[in-house]
Amino acid sequence: MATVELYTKGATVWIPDPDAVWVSAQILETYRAEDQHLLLLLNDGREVRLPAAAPSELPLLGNPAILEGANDLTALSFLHEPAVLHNLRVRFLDYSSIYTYCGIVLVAINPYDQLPVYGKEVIDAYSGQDMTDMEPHIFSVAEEAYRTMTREEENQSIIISGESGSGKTVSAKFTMRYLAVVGGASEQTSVEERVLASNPIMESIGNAKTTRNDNSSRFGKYIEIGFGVTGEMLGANMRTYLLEKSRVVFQAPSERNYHVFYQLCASRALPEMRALRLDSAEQFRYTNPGGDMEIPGNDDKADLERTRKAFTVLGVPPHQQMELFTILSAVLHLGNVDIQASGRGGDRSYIDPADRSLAVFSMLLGVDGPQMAHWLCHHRLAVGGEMLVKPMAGQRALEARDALAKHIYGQLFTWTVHRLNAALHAPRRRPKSFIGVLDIYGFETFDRNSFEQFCINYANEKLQQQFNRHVFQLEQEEYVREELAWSRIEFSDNQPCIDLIEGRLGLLDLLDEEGRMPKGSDENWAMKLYDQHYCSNPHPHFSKPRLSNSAFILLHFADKVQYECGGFLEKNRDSVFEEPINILRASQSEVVAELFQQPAPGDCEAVAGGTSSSPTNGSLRSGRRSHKEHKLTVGFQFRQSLQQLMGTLNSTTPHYVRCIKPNDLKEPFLFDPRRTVQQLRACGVLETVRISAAGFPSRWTYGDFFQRYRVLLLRGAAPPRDQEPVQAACRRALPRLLPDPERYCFGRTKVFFRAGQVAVMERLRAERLRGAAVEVQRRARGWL
Ligand code: AD9
Ligand code: MG
Repeated sequence: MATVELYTKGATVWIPDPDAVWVSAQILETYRAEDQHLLLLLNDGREVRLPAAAPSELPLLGNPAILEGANDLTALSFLHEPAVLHNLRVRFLDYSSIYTYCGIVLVAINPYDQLPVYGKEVIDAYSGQDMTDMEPHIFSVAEEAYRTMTREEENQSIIISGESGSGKTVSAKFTMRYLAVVGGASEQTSVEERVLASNPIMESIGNAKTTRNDNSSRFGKYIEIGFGVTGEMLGANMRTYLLEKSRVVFQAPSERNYHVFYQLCASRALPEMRALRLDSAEQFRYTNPGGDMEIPGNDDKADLERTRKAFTVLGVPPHQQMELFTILSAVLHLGNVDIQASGRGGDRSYIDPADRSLAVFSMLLGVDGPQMAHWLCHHRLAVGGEMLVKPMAGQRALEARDALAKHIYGQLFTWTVHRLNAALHAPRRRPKSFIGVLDIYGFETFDRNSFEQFCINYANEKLQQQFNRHVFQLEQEEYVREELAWSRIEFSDNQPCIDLIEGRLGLLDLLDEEGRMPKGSDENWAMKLYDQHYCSNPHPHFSKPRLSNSAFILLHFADKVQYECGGFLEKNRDSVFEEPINILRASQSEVVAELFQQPAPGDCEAVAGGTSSSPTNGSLRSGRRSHKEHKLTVGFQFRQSLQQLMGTLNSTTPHYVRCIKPNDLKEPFLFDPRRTVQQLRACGVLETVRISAAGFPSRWTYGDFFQRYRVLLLRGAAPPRDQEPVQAACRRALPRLLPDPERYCFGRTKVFFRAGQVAVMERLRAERLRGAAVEVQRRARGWL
């Protein structure tokens, strides 16, 4: 807590500002309690008078100059939002330093520029070095994880988060590249090459152009890289989370479908691709809604080459690659199948038997065309114990067609992950330990938030809790190690919000329950939510918007988010009609038949260890799978996979990377303070700062402290006590310098300070030096 005596003439303070978020100002007139004001000089030359009614309303103080540009934010004496923002900006703009530590977190600001800091020589420079000796860098985090793993034979994880376009995937790839170099033999062995080759494949089928990022990952990924006793890389295994399947059938303006579709269309003239009957991407309903088929600076045809090479490196033979491309092409043709409304009042639908797209789709997948056409327009229904075949209305049939396309793509994605995991598996030697790299979407809030944002933000609540608890625990451990008498730190645990989502009668529970009701609806679910968490037993993290009966507001750790209930039920069920699936299951194509032997996994999966595949009995079932088979809902599976992820993370030593997108224009080295602060709040960096600030954030070894504040600790010019141990001198002098014993604490090897106390020490030091200088001058002039 800053104290009034620091508000002296010439000190800097931070004033809130609508554009810059915070601007600095200098105190022109000292704070005087009776005047109740401060006179400040702003950077632009304006003078402002601030009422300062109570000490708690005083503006935040600027940090002493010695801390400017510090490479660890928690080293700042005043730990608050403007100080954090200022420090990051100075490092980013003045020194092109995109990396800064915040305690155990590495903050990485996307430069949108190619920096010469990722070459082999930089990897060599970081290899074997202690984190504290090096400038902050993603390699430093990777090295720390690698060294801790080899030294302690303990699993590690590197948790990378941040909003879309902030640089998570780039950071994950640099981490993997670093580990491949340091964990590789002197000659490049195939293991590292294979692990790295998984990236272009996953990006082809899981990344797409969005308005925020030309190469946006539309799934979360946790890849565990296994190492042997001497730290050599042996293999890897990945799990994926929540693939955005809706993109397969629709894209917003200026967005694209998954890259692989455009790669295939661009390569359609290759002799081996002719059989796929592809056309340009403009011609397909599933690739053209965004309107922009190309990404500037991107060559889709060359990218397919890269994808194919990567598959080959991973041991997927060309004929199997072709099978995948065939299924992907079939998805595009399926989208072009024309389904017409027919019958009286349009209660039926119809596909022209001569529909070319249907014919190509059926040919590519080796299934019977007329049968497929029939089951795209009809479905089975159990009525009074009897099975009826009912026609579907046009719109319903279109939705069912799209659901089938999404389902095929989802299965193909899962199949590919399994296939890559099999290729990355270390068959001969069991890894001794692993480093897991988590590249997962950060907290999201849009104008309209739906089920996807809900799941993503739920994941972020869980990750934030893991993070808070870990940071808190580390602080506690340091205090215990240093034998500090004072050891209680308050921190906000977000368990209540997590309980609200995943607990009994929580949001997911009620959503599943509503989904099981024959007449379940999004509206009913909303009513149940209001009933349970708003009216009867108001939950502090839940509220209802005043003007809506179909939305709810959650108070997340990062922000308040309003979710629209429309679509939740269906997205949670993720149902697809069983009949077309059965046709595909009987396909002549080996891969197609294999794809559909697995139960539909929903659009989220934890596929580690290949546990999610089990053969179904293949018999014809009717109706929507979700009703009849109690298929696990997406929410349920997501909750499970998050639980598993948390279990894994908690059994590792975590390292955190928070990526920040400094502007929305993708401009090199442009720093938008508003956007940056928003993300610092959302990614928990400011919470870390708060946890630090709640305890004793500043700590110095006795030696360093003595070095800096020698003039204060030793009275007189050359006291005889100069020879006494450094620690004793500190212990003796501090009570005189800082009268409040609450403000500092003596540890075994370090002295700890409350926030702001370094600034006090600096001021005292400056005064003492000034006093000494005046004295020297006076002496020189012979006044004494
Ligand atoms: V998303 O949630 O998957 O939409 P990411 O993964 O956070 O997102 P990504 O890593 O794809 O973002 O980075 C976006 C773009 O920023 C990259 O394509 C690069 O052009 C740019 N970028 C990110 N990090 C760096 C970097 N360290 N150096 C240079 C970078 N450019
Ligand atoms: Mg990404």
